[in-house]
Amino acid sequence: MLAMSVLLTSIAWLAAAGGDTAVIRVNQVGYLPDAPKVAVLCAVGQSDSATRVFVVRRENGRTVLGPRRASASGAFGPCTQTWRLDFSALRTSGRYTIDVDGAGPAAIRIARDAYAGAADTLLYYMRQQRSGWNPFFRDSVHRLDGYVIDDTGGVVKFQPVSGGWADASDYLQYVATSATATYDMLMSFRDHPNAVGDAFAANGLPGRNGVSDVLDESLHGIAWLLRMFPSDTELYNQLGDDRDHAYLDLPTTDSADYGWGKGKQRPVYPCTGRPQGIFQWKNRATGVASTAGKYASAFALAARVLGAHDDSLARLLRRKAEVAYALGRRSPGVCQTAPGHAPYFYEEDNWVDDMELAAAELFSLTHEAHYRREAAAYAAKEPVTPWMGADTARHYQWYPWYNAGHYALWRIGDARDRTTAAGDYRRGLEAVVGRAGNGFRAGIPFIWCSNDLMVSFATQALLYRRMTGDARFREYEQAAVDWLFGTNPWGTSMVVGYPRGGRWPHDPHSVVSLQFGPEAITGGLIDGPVYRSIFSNLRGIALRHEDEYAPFNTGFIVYHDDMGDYSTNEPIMDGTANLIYLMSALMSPRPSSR
Ligand SMILES: [Ca+2]
Ligand SMILES: [Ca+2]
Repeated sequence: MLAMSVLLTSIAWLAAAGGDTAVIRVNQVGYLPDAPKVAVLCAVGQSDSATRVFVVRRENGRTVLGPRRASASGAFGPCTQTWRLDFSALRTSGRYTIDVDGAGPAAIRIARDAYAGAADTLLYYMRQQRSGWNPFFRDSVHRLDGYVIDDTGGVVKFQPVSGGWADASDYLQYVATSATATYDMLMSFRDHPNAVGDAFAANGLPGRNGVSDVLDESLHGIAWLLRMFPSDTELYNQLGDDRDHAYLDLPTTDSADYGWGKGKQRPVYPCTGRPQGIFQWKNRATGVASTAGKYASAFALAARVLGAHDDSLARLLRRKAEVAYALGRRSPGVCQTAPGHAPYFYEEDNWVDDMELAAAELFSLTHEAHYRREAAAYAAKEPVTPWMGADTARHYQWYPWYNAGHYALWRIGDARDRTTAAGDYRRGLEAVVGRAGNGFRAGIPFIWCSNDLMVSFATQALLYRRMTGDARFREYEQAAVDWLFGTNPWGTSMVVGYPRGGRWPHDPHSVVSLQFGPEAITGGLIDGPVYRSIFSNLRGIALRHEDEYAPFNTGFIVYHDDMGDYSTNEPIMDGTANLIYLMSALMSPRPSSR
């Protein structure tokens, strides 16, 4: 009923769109009793900044909070004026409605377990994205991967690397995003082992196997990373390239042709330390450390998590972690993804963050003192992830989106390391908050994959709060979570199929969704809104139907629930995995001491 009334409110508003009116935006998943609780009133087509008064009522109509003043919080995007409706004082679990003169009511829920099941739901998308044997299709996909290629695209040899996850709705696969996703999920299991249930087996089919489903999914990632790093001298980085984009096929019938026949082998790109791209475009690769560090971090944490449970695998992972880290030491610099026929690639420009995380995890695993010193030295080279506070950045330029290395260093460091790590996180958060004076408290740059930045900002704020007990960013952390679940100008959750019955993307850029319905990709976090200029300048974007969000796409950022918009409405694997950590942490705030 909650969701239904949200939907009806929105529909009623949309019918009136065009006139002067306002809408209330809320977190459709719900609010934690002790967390900040804010809904946002967004006015479109008028510019008054009058004080508004809101009231919160129980379902039986009894007023439990208010009338309270909501003060104007300025214009943002399509909202000519916003007001923050702060009902944090209400701490009793239950279902309520909030309304304000001229808008609402909107349904809200307060519950201690508001986020229960969220991480499990996100894992549906991860399983659906599996390459190799795929539990959604109950069939193998891309089983012939792949051919290792040289700088000119010539075949060096066949290498069995089937497995892992498709990166998004195309089927390219990258170690940068896959190793990061694997690390995020391992971290989720380490810190919050009970946040996810056990309803699926290792192969992703329904059925308990005595292992948390988030660990099952992490180990699916680890298995692929081991195939992509088969010997001490072969460090692979990418599987497939944008020749994939020639067809809109299901993964089971992918007819992409890389020159070896439709649906045959896909190219495997090694990290070479040199610029790559076999057609007209080249990346700006300078070394291997960005990828080597990510391999080492995931392997080291997996070795530690598995520990005595799987001694032989843990020993192999430890050795692989040490070798990958040594490769990164020997060849500092970035190993970027390779462009194909289009100029787009993941333009990662930092690698010290990756080596910092690797060194810190290797110290946790081995207790060899040099790793801790090296982690601290890397941390000093990039204290703040550079997109924080910036207005823009290149595609995946500063990746991973937040530096988990600082948290890893804080866990193992001495008092000075801990103070430094917390201070580095604080400065990054301050830089984002400095741009977040708007009604939605949004301070991230709206570049491609803005939702990834939103998730990472919230994650860094949560970790900072955990590290220091300092709650000064709590309102902004919660605003980022709320944004992802509906407190945004469009009033939509950014996760497909979640919450059930809520407003969420029904026409995502996905051929699986197109053929099987959007529920087939339940749990996928979409890219999220982008600057209008980005949407206008990307190649090949054309909306397929009338924009139901047109009244809200009048500002500096746009979002379209439209299959044709791959810039804002395409689910992303690595962002989904990042969100798994955040949701696990919000479900069980006290981290495990392991
Ligand atoms: Ca399981
Ligand atoms: Ca990096």
